[in-house]
Amino acid sequence: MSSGCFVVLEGPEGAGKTTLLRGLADRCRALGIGAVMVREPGGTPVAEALRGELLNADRPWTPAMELLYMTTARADLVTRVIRPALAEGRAVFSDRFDLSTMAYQGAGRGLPMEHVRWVNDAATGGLTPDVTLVLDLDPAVGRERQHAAGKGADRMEREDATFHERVAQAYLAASGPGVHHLQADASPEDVLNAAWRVLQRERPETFGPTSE
Ligand code: Z5A
Repeated sequence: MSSGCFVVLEGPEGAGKTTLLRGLADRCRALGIGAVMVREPGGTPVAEALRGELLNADRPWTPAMELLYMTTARADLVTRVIRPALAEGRAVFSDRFDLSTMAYQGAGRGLPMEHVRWVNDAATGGLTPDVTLVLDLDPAVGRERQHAAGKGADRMEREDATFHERVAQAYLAASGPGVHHLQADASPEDVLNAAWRVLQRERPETFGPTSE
């Protein structure tokens, strides 16, 4: 049995991660690829409950509490959903993962990166994505998209523009094994096709050979 493939979608708010996740789910279904879709924070009963608290604009979270609860939710999701699905040879797609914690709690909140990395490592047991697709978009454009869709009122989304600019800069600077940047100001279909080409190049045994 193959060892599965762990794909993470990242980027600032409104970049199109949820839209891309849906497109990838449809394509996997059409091609008969066994795929599991999750979102962070969330994806288990405990993590969804934590998500409700974390995004509740009435709660007075400190940065350290935010870091610990985001990664507590991640620990539950990794143990109960992601690792079992990968062990079954499935492709797992996650809307956000560890890079979000670096971007929001590290760059955004200003927590020391070594603390962010250590806590994340403890939560994941060292699990890292095989492929990370970072959707690059001007945060102002992302916010406009969200407002147009009637979103933008949760606790993180209410942070000021300088916070979201620090987050966006952290995403733009992201690099490393398996990290790919996609232009998110293209049409949803073009973003999906670009993402699929990356997946085929990185994991032809899971997503089929590229036609390039
Ligand atoms: N967070 C954290 O701080 N630390 C962590 O470790 C983790 C998370 C894991 C989760 O909120 C919050 O938690 C998030 C970071 C924090 N907060 N912020 N800000 P969420 O899951 O509710 O929100 P989000 O991740 O930011 O997702 P979103 O707002 O749903 O945006 P999206 O998924 O990237 O975009 P979308 O829903 O696919 O699209 C937004 C709109 O744009 C929608 O109307 C689409 O139809 C439209 N769209 C999508 N693609 C396109 C293109 N290509 N062109 C034009 N319009 C498009």
